[in-house]
Amino acid sequence: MLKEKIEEALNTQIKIEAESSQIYLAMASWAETQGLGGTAQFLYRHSDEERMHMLKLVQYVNERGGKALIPKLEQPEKEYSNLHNLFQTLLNHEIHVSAEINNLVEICLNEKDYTTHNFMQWYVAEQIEEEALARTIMDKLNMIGQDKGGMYLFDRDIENISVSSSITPAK
Ligand code: OFO
Repeated sequence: MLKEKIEEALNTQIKIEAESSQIYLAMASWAETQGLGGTAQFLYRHSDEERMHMLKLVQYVNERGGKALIPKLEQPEKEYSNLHNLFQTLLNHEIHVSAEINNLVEICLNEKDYTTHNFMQWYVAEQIEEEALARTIMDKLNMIGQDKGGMYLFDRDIENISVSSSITPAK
């Protein structure tokens, strides 16, 4: 049985993952309307991954005798001035998510819930990869600057990149 404090913290994390999925979905849709098809595919996939992060938590809470709460969400930002602005927002968001996950891990330790602590380790590892990927993307965009040819190649190449393929991009 989950302690109340843990259940509450996990439900907060469910909301954060749902928000992430929604934010990336809005980003994907914006990119699609800008003719950035590769970026849109990357973001649609990222949105699905975040939904999977949320589902994993929903099922964990319910399996441990708690009650997962499916949250109401705000409408995410729908306009971005450019790709730099979009990916900087994504990076900042992931840094925020990492802080929230660390906070949840700390609550698990304080409450001596080692099972949930163990479950959360997957999220800790995932955040390291997601932040690293977002930083690599920002480095590439900073290198490209406003170069149109570079932007074209960026959009083409990002289509096949996902968190799990960030070390070796998929063919
Ligand atoms: Fe990108 O965040 Fe989920 O965990």
